[in-house]
Amino acid sequence: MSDFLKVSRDGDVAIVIIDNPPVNALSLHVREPLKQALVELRDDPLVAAIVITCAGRTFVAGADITEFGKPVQQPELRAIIATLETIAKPTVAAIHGTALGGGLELALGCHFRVADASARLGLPEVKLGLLPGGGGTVRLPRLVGALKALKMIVSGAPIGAEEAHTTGLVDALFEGDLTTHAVNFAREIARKGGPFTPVRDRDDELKGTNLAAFDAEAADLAKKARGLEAPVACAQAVRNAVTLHFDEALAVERALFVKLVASDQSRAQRHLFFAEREAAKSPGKDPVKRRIARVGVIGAGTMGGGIAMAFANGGYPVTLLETGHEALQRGLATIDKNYAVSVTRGSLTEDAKRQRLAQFTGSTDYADLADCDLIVEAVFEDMAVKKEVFGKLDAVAKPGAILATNTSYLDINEIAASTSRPQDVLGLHFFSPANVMKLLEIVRAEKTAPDALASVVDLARRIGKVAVVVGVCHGFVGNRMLAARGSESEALLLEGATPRQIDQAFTDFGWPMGPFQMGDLAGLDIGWRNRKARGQTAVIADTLCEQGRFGQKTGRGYYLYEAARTPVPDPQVEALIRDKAAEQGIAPRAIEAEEIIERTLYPLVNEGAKILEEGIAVRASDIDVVWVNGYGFPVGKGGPMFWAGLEGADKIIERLEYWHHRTGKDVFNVAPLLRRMAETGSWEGAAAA
Ligand code: 3H9
Repeated sequence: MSDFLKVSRDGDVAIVIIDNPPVNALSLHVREPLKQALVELRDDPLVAAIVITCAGRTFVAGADITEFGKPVQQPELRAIIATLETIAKPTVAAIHGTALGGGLELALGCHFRVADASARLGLPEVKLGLLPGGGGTVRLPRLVGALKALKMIVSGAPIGAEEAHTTGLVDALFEGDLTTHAVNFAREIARKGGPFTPVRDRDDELKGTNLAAFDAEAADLAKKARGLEAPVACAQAVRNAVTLHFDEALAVERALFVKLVASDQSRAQRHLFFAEREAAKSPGKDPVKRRIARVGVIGAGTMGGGIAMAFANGGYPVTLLETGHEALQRGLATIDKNYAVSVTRGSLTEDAKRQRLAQFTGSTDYADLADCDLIVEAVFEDMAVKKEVFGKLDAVAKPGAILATNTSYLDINEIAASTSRPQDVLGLHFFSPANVMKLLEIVRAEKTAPDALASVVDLARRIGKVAVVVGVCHGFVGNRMLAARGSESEALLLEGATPRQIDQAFTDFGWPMGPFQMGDLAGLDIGWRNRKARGQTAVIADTLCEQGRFGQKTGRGYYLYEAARTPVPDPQVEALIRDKAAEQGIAPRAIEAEEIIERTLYPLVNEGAKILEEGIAVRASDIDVVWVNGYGFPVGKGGPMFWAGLEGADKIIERLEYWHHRTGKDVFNVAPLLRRMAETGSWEGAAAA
C-alpha cells in the first residue's frame, strides 16, 4: 500500500503493518496511508477484525518529533484515532518493543491491546516538555484509573508489559510470534461477537476516583516540577478526564498541547532529545570497534567503586584493583552495601544483587589486569601518581587494551606520552556517584586512536551513560565552565550578597540547587586542595575550610546542617563575609537576582563559546548535554548554549562588556564566537562564519 505501511490478510483478519524505521514514528508518510487503510478495512465486509502491528524492533515509539514546530499536516493522529473508534469490528494493537507517546495513544484507540511479554508501554511526552496530545490523558485513566495514569504521565516512565497487563492497559501477553497470537486473539474475539466498546466509552475505572487523593498527589508532583510547565499541564489534563465529559477533556488536552508545543521549554527539551543522540555519534567514518568484554578499575574508593558498579550494572565483569588488601575489602564492602540499599528501596531484587556482585573480582596485583580490554584508573588526582599507574599498566595490559584515566583536570596528553601506547589512552571522566550520574565526558587526547574512541562511545551507551566526546584542556568542558561560573560567586558575596540569596537566584532559575549548597554537598575541601595545589586562593572558601567547615560532611560549610541535609543560613558565615569584605575595603550593597545571573551564567556561556572555538567541544549542543546531565542545568532551558539563544546573544554581550569594563576580569572578555553567534543567530552559523 505504501513503502511505510502494508496490509495483509490472514483469513478474515486484516493485518496493518507500520514500517517506518528506526522507531516507527507516526510521520506524515505513515499517517496518510494508515488513515486510508483503516477506512477501507472498516468498510470491507470480508474483514472481521483488524490487527495493527509494526515491522522492525519496536511498535510505534510516538509522534515524529522532527515535525513539531512546523505547520501541522493532516491527517493528524487524533483524526486517525477517531477513525479507529468508528470501527465496529474488533481492533487489536499488537505491541512489541516499546509503545510510547502517540504509539500508545494509537493503541488506546483500539478496542484491545496485546503485547509481547518483554514490551514496554508509556507516555513520555512530559520529557519533551509536552503532554500526550493524542487523547492519552483522557483514555489512559479509563483503563488504569486516574491515579496510576497521573503517575505514568507526569513521570513519563514506561511500565513493563506484565504491569500493563495487571493494571488493565494490556488485555493479553504472549511469547513467541506476536502477530500470529494477535491474529488468533482477534479472530476469537470476533467469533464471540460484539458490541466492542471503545476505550473512550469505558469509564468504570474513573467512577471510584478519590479526587482529594488525586489532588494531593498532583500537588506533590507539581512541587517537584521546579518551574516546568508540562508536568503541571499533564496533571490538569488527567484530572479533566475524571471531571469533564470525554470530548470536553479531549478539547482541553488539545489546547494544552498546542500551547506547550510552542513553548520555549518544549523547544529546549526537544533540542536536548536530539542533542543527546547526536553527542553519542563519533565524528567521521565509523571505525571497527575493539571488543570490550572485561573491564579493570584501579582504585576502590568512592569514585573507583562507583565506576566499577556502573560497568557491573551494564553487565560487564570487573576486576577491581587496590594497593592493599584492607582498602580492597573496604571498597568491596561499600559496593555490597550500596546494592543492599537498592534492594531495601525496591529498585533491585536480591537475585539481581547477587548477579551484580558476582561480576566483581578483587585484586591487589596489577598482573590480574592482563585480561582486561579496558582499564580505568580512579586513583589520587596527582600527575606523578597517575604516571606511575600508567607505567604499571603499560607493562601488564594486553596489546590493544584501552587505558583510561578518570582525571577531572589533568593533562591526558602528558599521561598518554608517559606510556609506550598513547594511541590507546583516553579520558573517561565519570561524575560522582558514578553508578548513578548519567554523564560521561570521553576525553580524546592528541594521539587517541579513532577506534579506541568509538569503542568507548559505544560502551558508554551500553552501560546507560550519556556520552559526550571532548578534547583536552584544564577541566575539560564541564569543570572548566564550572570554574567560569564560580569565579564571581565569591566576589558577589564580598559585595553584599549572601549565600542564601545567590542560591535562591539559582533555584528560581530552575537549578536543583545553587553553587553554595552544591559546594557544601560535594565537600569544600576538594576545591581547597585544588586551589592550594595551583597556588590559588578564595578568601571566604579558604577561611571556611581552615575552620574545618567542609560542608555537609562536617555539618557546617556555607550553611549549617543541623537536621539532616537541610541548609540553614549561619550568621557566623555572614559575619565572616562582612569582615573579609571590610578588610578589602568593600562596602556592601544590595544585589539583585538579575545581577547574580549575569555575573555567573553569562560567563558560563562565554566560556562555552571559547571551548567551542578551540574545538574542545565539537558542537554547542554537546555542551548543553554536559551541563544538563552533569551539573543540573535546568532541562526546560535546554543547556547554557541553547539558553543563550533564548536570552539573546546581544544582551549577553552587552552585559559581559559592561562587567569587563568595570572589573577587567577575563571571564567577562567576550569570546569572538559569541559575537559571531549574535550576528548569525546560531552557533552553527557562528562556527561556519
Ligand atoms: C508524541 O508522541 C506526541 C503525541 O502524544 C501527540 C501527537 C499529536 N520521532 O533513541 P534512539 C530517532 S511525542 C523522531 O537512539 P533507542 C532518534 O533521534 C513522542 N525520531 O534508539 C534516533 O535518530 P538517529 C513521544 C525519533 O533504541 C533514532 O530514532 N515518544 C523518535 O536507544 C533511534 O533512536 C517519545 O518521546 C521520534 N519519536 O531507543 C519516544 N524516536 O539515529 C522517543 C526516536 O538519527 N524515543 N527517534 O540519531 C525514544 O525514547 C527512543 O528512541 C526509543 C528507542 C526508546 C524508542
